[in-house]
Amino acid sequence: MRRRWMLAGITVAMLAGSPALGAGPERYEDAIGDSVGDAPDIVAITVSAPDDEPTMRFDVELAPGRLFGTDGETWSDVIFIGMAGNDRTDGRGLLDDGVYITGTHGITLDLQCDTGAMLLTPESLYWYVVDVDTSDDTLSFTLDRKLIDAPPDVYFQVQVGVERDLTGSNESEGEVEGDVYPELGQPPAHYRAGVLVS
Ligand SMILES: [Ca+2]
Repeated sequence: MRRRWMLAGITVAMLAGSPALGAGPERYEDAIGDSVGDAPDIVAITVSAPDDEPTMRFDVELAPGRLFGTDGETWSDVIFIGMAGNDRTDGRGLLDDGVYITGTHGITLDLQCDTGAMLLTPESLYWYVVDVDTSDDTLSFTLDRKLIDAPPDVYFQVQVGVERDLTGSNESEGEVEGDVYPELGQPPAHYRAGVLVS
């Protein structure tokens, strides 16, 4: 019993030393096996925004054994991350509501790992401002928080999918199916980014 109390005392001391606004990595787990067909399946998303860096990073972990890519002719994986500084629960969703959106396409993934992905804002489309990286089954996106107005509260939604029929005469006929976190029609996930030191 005495040892248990000692451990409790240590835990309290550690919590008392934590910053008021949590800026550490936050992991959001998604159901496994809920993607459509053989599309990529989101396992978890980890968001981090260090207090002393003007960056925000999304690590999107996909189910193992299903590489994010393309066959170059008939299909390609796609991923989108929608972000906003406030909770938008009007039913339209972050991916369709003109907020900040970034992502990548399996066709251009290698290029974007070398250069960076686009960031679509309500005012502009910025090219090559989001760093993209891959590690095992994780796709990572790092962006400058100032480009999204550095909000302390960030709401986000991630969609991955496979786009088919790319050999058709009109790519807009391509079909996207896959997995979304949080599910469409649900409130977006919430991350508190902490204090930005500029
Ligand atoms: Ca999933």
